[in-house]
Amino acid sequence: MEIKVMHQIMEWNEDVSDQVKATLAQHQICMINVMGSPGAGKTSLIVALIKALRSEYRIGVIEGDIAGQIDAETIDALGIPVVQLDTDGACHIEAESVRHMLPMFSLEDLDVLIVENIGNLVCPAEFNIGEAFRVALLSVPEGDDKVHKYPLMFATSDAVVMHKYDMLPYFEFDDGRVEADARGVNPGVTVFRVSSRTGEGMDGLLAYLRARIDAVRAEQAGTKEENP
Ligand SMILES: Nc1nc2c(ncn2[C@@H]2O[C@H](COP(=O)(O)OP(=O)(O)O)[C@@H](O)[C@H]2O)c(=O)[nH]1
Ligand SMILES: [Mg+2]
Ligand SMILES: [Zn+2]
Repeated sequence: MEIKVMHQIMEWNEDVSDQVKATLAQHQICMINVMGSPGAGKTSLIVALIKALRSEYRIGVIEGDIAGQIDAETIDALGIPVVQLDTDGACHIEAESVRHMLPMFSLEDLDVLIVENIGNLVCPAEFNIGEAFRVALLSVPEGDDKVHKYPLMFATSDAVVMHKYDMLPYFEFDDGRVEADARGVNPGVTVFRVSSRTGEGMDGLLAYLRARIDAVRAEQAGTKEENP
């Protein structure tokens, strides 16, 4: 199928993320912002989540990329609605772009919208895009000092996934340090150890996501009743 492509609009405005939130709430859609370095395994994790959750939730995906659309093609091949955001070189996604992309989905047919942000541990963390919550990936081969070096990403995320956990025996990666650093900048954070390759740790992450998604959608339903 031909993949729809949207070009990034750079016009940061906090109101816009609230508008996106309101549109998603109207349709009871929980949007999850997935962030991490290039190669951390964002696409692989999203594919694993889709396979595990697609029988329970109607899922759509926004794929952010600086160029190309191979990740969007991967999602499209699963038969999941996907819109590609081509940022034309920009290193993060902005709410204005998401606002323009929402009408490209059939919103009444979605429960969950997963956003694969641009691979970057720095500025994606600075931009609210209207998400309900954030998941930050840090893969084992990247090194255990990354929370210390890029604190904002981990301070602003609801969950941290130590990804490619199957690689632990091959790297000097102190997962206890990563967890302690993450809690140091973000006491309420939930930390997972996951391998998309082997499935290790996936059950815990799935249980967390189900609970969060259900809570967000229940709250959206409640708000809708108050202001119909
Ligand atoms: N060992 C291992 N490799 C993984 C895992 N998840 C992804 N990869 C590999 O990491 C590379 C980058 O994955 P990708 O999902 O494209 O990362 P993205 O750039 O963050 O979207 C690919 O070669 C994947 O096969 C994992 O859990 N374990
Ligand atoms: Mg990717
Ligand atoms: Zn940026």
